[in-house]
Amino acid sequence: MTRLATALAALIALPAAALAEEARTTPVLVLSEDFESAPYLFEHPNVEPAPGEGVDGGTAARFTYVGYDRGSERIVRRVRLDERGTEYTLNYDVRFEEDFQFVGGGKLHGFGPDRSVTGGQDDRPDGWSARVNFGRGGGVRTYLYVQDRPGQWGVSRGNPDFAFEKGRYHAVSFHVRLNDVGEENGFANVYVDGERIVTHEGVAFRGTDEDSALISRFLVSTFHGGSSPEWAPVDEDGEYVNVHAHFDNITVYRGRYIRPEPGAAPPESANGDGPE
Ligand SMILES: [Ca+2]
Repeated sequence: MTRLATALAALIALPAAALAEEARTTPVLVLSEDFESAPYLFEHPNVEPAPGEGVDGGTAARFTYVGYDRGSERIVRRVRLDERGTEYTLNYDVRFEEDFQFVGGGKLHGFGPDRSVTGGQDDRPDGWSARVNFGRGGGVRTYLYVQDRPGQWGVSRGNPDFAFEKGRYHAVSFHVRLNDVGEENGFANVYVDGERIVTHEGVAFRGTDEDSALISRFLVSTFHGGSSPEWAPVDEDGEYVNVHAHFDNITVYRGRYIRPEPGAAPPESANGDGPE
């Protein structure tokens, strides 16, 4: 056979399903922030660059959680992905400082559509959100606003056997796939340092196939609470205090990419055809 004929024969021999699966799962970088140089993807008064505090001695972002009577001040921003779709993975490295208090828990970053539903808002077919929560004692949970949720607040799954350690970086990966409309087959799974910690399946994020309901925003979202004083970090006299965490190496991949450890370089395939 000629070289062309051999190549064609090899292509035909590959099952179409295998090709489709490969195309669907090859991760593509769509957003990246390593805080090494301004301007940054987002700005907030409680976030500042911290040279030398990054995973490998580079620059990280220092987040200051300011205790107040609703937990801690909301550090919330919505960052466009410049594309939209049904399946993405958010990765970030986080180090909760020794002064950090988990108290009763709070929010960590995630994903949303054009108009997220958060904070006990009424549900809408094109509205939802998917975030990670830190829990009492450093636990980790999902926190999802979904269709037809049973109460005012989001639904959540956790893992009683895991806790973040303060004073060291952890790699968090949050892999989210939307449901098919009319079905409860979406998921939001949390990985820490490459290990799956929380599996949250059977989710109906969206109730419409409109583009506005697709994943299109990286939600910067971290604060304590809850919305009452018992969620706030306090000192031994009960006065509100500030506590801190560092974040570095925020990336969003289309598809599935689980970071195995803080600062890990992505695989070759993940560098393929991302935006220049
Ligand atoms: Ca960095």
